Amino acid sequence: MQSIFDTIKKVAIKIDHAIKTEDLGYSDNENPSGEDQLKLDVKSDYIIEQAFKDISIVKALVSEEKEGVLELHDDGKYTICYDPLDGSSLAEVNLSVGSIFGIYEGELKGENLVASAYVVYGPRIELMFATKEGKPLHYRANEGLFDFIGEVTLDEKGKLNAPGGTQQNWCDYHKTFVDDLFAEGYRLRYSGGMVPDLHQILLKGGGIFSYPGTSDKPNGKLRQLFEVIPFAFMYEQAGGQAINSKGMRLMELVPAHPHDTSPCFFGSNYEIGKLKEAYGVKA
Ligand code: AHM
Ligand code: MG
Repeated sequence: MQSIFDTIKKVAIKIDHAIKTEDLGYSDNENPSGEDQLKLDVKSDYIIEQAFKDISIVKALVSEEKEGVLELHDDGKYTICYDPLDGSSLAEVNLSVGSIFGIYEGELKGENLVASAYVVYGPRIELMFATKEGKPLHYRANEGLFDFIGEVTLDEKGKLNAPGGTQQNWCDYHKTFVDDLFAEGYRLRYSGGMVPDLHQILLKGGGIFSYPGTSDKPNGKLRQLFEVIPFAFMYEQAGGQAINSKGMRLMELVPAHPHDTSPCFFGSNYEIGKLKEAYGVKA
């Protein structure tokens, strides 16, 4: 696992350099979710693939930007499912973006995730890494190396509300839930990049990030293997919760296809409790 973690640190520095120096335009291709790929999506994917291809414990790679599974080492133990540059369209307007990594052992499903990591490319490069052994570990880049900042724990209740999805397409009870939080004094914090948005909630003690099922996207937008399950693990390890709209732990998801999505809610305990009430699911 250490070699995977060290490789993530190396790719973080390279991708950050690409964001700062390369063409921000679109490529001529679409990803498997039907979204136009930016040249930076393709480049970040390439950087990650090149970096992991010589790491013998990596059995296979699955990328949000590629169809199918890239087999690497038959004797490898782990499959890494990753979103090379999440929120990449925000780079053009100079907002923060991120990379997300889920490290799975065995079949690709929530309960087989053994570690997760994400990188935030913002004014500085930050990295969060979580294993089953304890709280997420927070690092910050300093001249190409990473300093350990500390362990991250969510408070029981936070102050931030990050409601994703197109509001026009929310169902009534979701709208009521979001409005009720604002009426309780919660503040809106939403950039449109799940990595910086979820990172902010984690580091500021708590709150809730939601990306519900909507009338145009009943299964939400965010992809289970690359986005939803890695962050669900991070939030649970930090002492919070992560569930779908039926109240099921996102860590219990079993994707039928690598690019399947799920409605998702990540937060501290109080806000997830409120969500369960609003959605009429068991606490
Ligand atoms: P991407 O992987 O194509 O960048 O999409 C994921 C991003 C998330 O970071 C963010 O939460 C979400 O898309 C926002 O999407 P939208 O603005 O379409 O609601
Ligand atoms: Mg993404």
